[in-house]
Amino acid sequence: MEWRQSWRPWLRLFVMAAVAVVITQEGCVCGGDVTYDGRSLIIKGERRILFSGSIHYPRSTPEMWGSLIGKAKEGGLDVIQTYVFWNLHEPQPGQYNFSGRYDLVKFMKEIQAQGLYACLRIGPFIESEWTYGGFPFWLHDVPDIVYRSDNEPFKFYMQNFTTKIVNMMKSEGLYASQGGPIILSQIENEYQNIEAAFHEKGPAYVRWAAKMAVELQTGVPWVMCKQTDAPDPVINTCNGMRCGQTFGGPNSPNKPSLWTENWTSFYQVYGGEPYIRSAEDIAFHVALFIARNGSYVNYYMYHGGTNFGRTSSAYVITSYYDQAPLDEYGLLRQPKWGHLKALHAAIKSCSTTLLQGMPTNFSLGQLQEAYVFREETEGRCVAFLINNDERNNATVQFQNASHELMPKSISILPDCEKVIFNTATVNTNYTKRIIRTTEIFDSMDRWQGYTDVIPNYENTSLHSDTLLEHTNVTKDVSDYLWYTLRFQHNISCAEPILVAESKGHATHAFANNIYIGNAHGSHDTKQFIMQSPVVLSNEINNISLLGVMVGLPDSGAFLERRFSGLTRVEIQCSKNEFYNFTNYAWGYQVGLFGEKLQIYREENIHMVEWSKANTSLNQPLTWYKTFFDAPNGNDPVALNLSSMGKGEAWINGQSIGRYWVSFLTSKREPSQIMYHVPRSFFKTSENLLVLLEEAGGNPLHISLNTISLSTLPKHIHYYHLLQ
Ligand SMILES: *[C@@H]1O[C@H](CO)[C@@H](O)[C@H](O)[C@H]1NC(C)=O
Ligand SMILES: *[C@@H]1O[C@H](CO)[C@@H](O)[C@H](O)[C@H]1NC(C)=O
Ligand SMILES: *[C@@H]1O[C@H](CO)[C@@H](O)[C@H](O)[C@H]1NC(C)=O
Ligand SMILES: *[C@@H]1O[C@H](CO)[C@@H](O)[C@H](O)[C@H]1NC(C)=O
Ligand SMILES: *[C@@H]1O[C@H](CO)[C@@H](O)[C@H](O)[C@H]1NC(C)=O
Ligand SMILES: *[C@@H]1O[C@H](CO)[C@@H](O)[C@H](O)[C@H]1NC(C)=O
Ligand SMILES: *[C@@H]1O[C@H](CO)[C@@H](O)[C@H](O)[C@H]1NC(C)=O
Ligand SMILES: *[C@@H]1O[C@H](CO)[C@@H](O)[C@H](O)[C@H]1NC(C)=O
Ligand SMILES: *[C@@H]1O[C@H](CO)[C@@H](O)[C@H](O)[C@H]1NC(C)=O
Ligand SMILES: *[C@@H]1O[C@H](CO)[C@@H](O)[C@H](O)[C@H]1NC(C)=O
Ligand SMILES: *[C@@H]1O[C@H](CO)[C@@H](O)[C@H](O)[C@H]1NC(C)=O
Ligand SMILES: CC(=O)N[C@H]1CO[C@H](CO)[C@@H](O)[C@@H]1O
Repeated sequence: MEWRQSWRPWLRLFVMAAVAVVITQEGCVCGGDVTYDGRSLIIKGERRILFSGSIHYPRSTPEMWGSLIGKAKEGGLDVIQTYVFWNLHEPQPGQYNFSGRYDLVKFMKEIQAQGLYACLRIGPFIESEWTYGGFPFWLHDVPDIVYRSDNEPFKFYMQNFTTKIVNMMKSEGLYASQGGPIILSQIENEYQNIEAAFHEKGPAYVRWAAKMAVELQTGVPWVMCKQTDAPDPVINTCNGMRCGQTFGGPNSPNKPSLWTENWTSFYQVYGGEPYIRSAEDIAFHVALFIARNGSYVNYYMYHGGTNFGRTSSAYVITSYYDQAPLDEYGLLRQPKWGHLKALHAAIKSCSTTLLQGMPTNFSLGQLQEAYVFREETEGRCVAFLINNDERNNATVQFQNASHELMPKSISILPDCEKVIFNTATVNTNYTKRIIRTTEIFDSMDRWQGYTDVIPNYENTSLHSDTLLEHTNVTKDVSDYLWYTLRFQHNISCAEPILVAESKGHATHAFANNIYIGNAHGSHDTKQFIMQSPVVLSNEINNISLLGVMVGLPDSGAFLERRFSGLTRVEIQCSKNEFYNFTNYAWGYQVGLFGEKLQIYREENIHMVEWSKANTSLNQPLTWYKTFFDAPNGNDPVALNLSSMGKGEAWINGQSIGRYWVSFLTSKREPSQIMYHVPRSFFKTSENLLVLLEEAGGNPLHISLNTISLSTLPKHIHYYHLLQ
């Protein structure tokens, strides 16, 4: 089952609306310093309008965090929001890792050091285009487990991890109730989308999750997004395209309306185009939410970053939300960053009136409307004048003055008289990304190649008389699973065709050690059939099929029961004559030989015999290695892999992610050719670059590049540069 909600929004908007509220005991939900009423979160006794942005700590490096958070602050954000990534932190039950990129405490402390707040979305199911939605794969083998349901084994591990994180935050004094930065926490994630699949165990699980979270006593509010039955005092929020129409409102009179996730954009998958949303359009929707009583807006993502290693979910590219206000490298994406900064400043300049004033709204014309906040006692007034006409200017009368409104725009008047910001008028510098090639690896002499071993049935130790589910065999220690068989050719077969059907994600086929082809599915259609001509010998024939996963699924119910890999294998001789190998004596091998030896690490490269690269060019399953010096300076660095096919790349033993250049978009272009290498992955000299190429690819055209920005005058609109 694939769920539409796996689409990721660009903006995730929490809008707190209407209903005046006093929460439980004497007006306080949560004790400590953070409460809320119907209008907004209340921090240290004050209502606040808060701008928030998602930055996920493992999608960048600790060396980048300070600068990213600093640029978010300068861009007018108050809050940094992150998920917590369970499968990074607990790779084996009870064995934890919070070091390096996984240092959540350090990330929280960096947020605090820069004077910002944090929203911690613990999940621990997070989706997030992250492999397995954040679940450690070992959960799959817990007996009788059903994920995200009223199921004792699942609840045990979920509670165990959630408690671990909350205790860790508490022991470091990181909750606002302790003087720390965390003002909000989230338990579960968009659960209602799948709740019905669990029948009565769904609502029971929701009640349990809320109770479990609240009992952890963080002193700050919990939210459950998309959960109309969120139990008190957890705040239920709405996600969707048209929450204004579809949300039934809060599930209790003493909770505010929260609007989360305006689904406006998508993450990018292999074969997909980047989704480009203009600064003007984002500003329009944010201003509209604020005009409609909103007080908390989260940008998903503010900085997307990089899906290093094998962390992206099925078919999701390695670069994550490069179109965000801070691009993949952490550079300002202009004019988006600057336009939103100006919007935040405009709204902050009148936030007291927005939060204390009486909201009203009225029509100014057929497609024009005004939202006004007025403080009766002070006489202060703020107005949002909206023109919903997509094409034409409109002249409207407001408070005895005439205003010309740009098409599809919102004008902000902090005193109801003077326009200080218009969402359609971009008053910030534009930037262009400058890519400088510092080195091309075009000399054959510097490359060495090693072609991996193609195992036969005789080489395998795991045997079965059926096709096994891919991940249940690999346990996700590798993307790769070999399926091998042997047979004696005994029927007449002039032009035999190997037919292999798979439920995902890609297959390479070898017959008698000769490569005969590959096929793959896509994010939307994972199932595919490979049909390749094959040459059979009259002796024993060895067929070796390499099943490849490109990330585990991250959404939908019953993730623990998904089936990936081969489902049917035949060799067709004629319509009526064929070999049916679906239920046959299969031998399995998990992973590639070079992977097992970790030959991408410098200390292990000698474990296989490398040869001059020219002998391995265009050989399938070939490893390439070379050494190089780091580019001078501090500009971010990327490898241009446009001449490669599909595989994975490592610098000094650290994986910079999967690449899949040969999967073209409908415009016949690769989805991603530039692969970010964080500066901290480099030594000054003798850096080891290792590539694993599955089929083809030419390392001689790889280049090393630095990325920087050049500023363009603001009055020229370079629409073609928005990318
Ligand atoms: C904003 O809040 C006011 C007062 O509670 C309410 O009358 C109005 O309908 C709200 N506006 C919207 C767009 O919900
Ligand atoms: C979590 O489970 C581990 C064993 O896997 C146990 O050692 C630990 O005490 C548990 N922690 C909590 C908070 O339940
Ligand atoms: C913990 O994760 C880091 C990556 O940030 C990795 O380098 C390190 O080896 C891991 N530690 C252990 C003990 O697995
Ligand atoms: C006020 O705003 C709400 C929400 O957008 C809308 O339903 C209502 O029609 C508006 N009222 C007027 C008088 O325009
Ligand atoms: C608009 O003009 C009318 C008539 O001149 C006056 O009574 C009213 O106070 C004015 N309103 C504002 C908001 O200035
Ligand atoms: C629309 O209004 C803006 C702002 O007043 C003005 O600059 C622009 O020239 C107008 N455009 C047209 C077509 O009238
Ligand atoms: C825009 O660019 C100009 C020239 O590079 C610079 O002087 C100016 O400070 C920039 N303005 C903003 C708002 O960044
Ligand atoms: C695989 O088995 C074949 C046939 O028994 C043998 O020749 C070959 O050396 C084996 N390969 C490996 C890597 O063990
Ligand atoms: C996974 O493999 C084990 C044995 O290795 C088997 O008992 C179990 O049924 C398999 N599960 C799935 C979902 O295929
Ligand atoms: C022909 O070979 C296939 C595959 O090895 C085998 O299943 C089948 O029994 C053989 N048929 C005969 C007539 O030997
Ligand atoms: C081969 O066997 C499988 C499993 O029994 C079956 O589903 C499939 O239809 C068979 N293929 C053909 C061509 O009969
Ligand atoms: C309520 C609201 O603003 N919804 C918007 C979400 O984003 C889409 C796409 O930009 C708009 O069409 C909706 O109006």
